[in-house]
Amino acid sequence: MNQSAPVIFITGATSGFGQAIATRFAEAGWLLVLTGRRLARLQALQATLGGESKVHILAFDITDKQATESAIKGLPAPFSAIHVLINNAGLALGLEPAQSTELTDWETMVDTNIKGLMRCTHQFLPSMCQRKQGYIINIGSIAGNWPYPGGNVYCASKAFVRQFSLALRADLLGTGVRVTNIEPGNAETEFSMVRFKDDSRRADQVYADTDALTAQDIADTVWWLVNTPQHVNVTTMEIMPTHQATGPLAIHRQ
Ligand code: NDP
Ligand code: 8X3
Repeated sequence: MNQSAPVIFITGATSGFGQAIATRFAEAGWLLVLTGRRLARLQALQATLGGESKVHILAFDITDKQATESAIKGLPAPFSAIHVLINNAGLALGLEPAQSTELTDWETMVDTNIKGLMRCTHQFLPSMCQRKQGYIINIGSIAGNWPYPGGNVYCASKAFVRQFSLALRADLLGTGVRVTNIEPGNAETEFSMVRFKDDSRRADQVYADTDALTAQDIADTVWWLVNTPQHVNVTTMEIMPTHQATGPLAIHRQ
């Protein structure tokens, strides 16, 4: 076991961006802490990416405050000193206009995308500051910059992630801890299956006849960011597929 290998902690590693980031860093010899609710997927990843000595898995629901805190507090050596935190776990639920949504869907997005991310960050900040070293990469979204119909609370949750990232930079000035908000656009993962609650027809339509971003694109971006020199801090990074752009403002005519 390589005791000196750096450690990356990835929330939401059981699919999509998180899984691709885990694979990218495992290939480079990093130690991994991987989280998510689906234990079987975490176990499969652990087996594929190097076994228990290289990959520590934590199955918990990030909306559960106590489960999150106790999972992170119990990290054993050599996984306890985290060099990079990837706040990735998140989801959108629904694409209905605000007036037609389920309140519980809104609450789940807030509990996951905002509170889950906030709690993980809060728990790692003191040790990162004490060691004067660490890198927090938040996975925001273009939805935090560009509101769209049906985006409602998802857009708002990602606006939180953006502004929280910027405010963290202000507080962490002088500590050596870096923060970046990556803001991806349309990317083909399990995201749309989750958003449309396993309606594969609607999910497939999101990616039909496009050349969407891939999870690998985001993993390569994270790898590049982490390997920039310590004196460089990329504050925000908005990435769309070439086939995506912003649209005009809407006008309703009588
Ligand atoms: P996926 O659905 O493929 O992955 C989401 C991950 O989040 C899964 O590993 C899931 O794990 C985890 N997760 C969700 N809810 C919880 C929870 N309550 N507790 C613990 N883990 C949870 O989607 P993506 O990879 O696309 O999404 C990753 C991030 O990227 C999200 O924050 C998303 O908002 C953001 N994003 C996605 C874009 C896209 O178009 N795909 C574009 C811009 C941003 P499990 O189910 O095992 O708990
Ligand atoms: C996911 C991208 O455009 O579906 O954050 O909101 S989008």
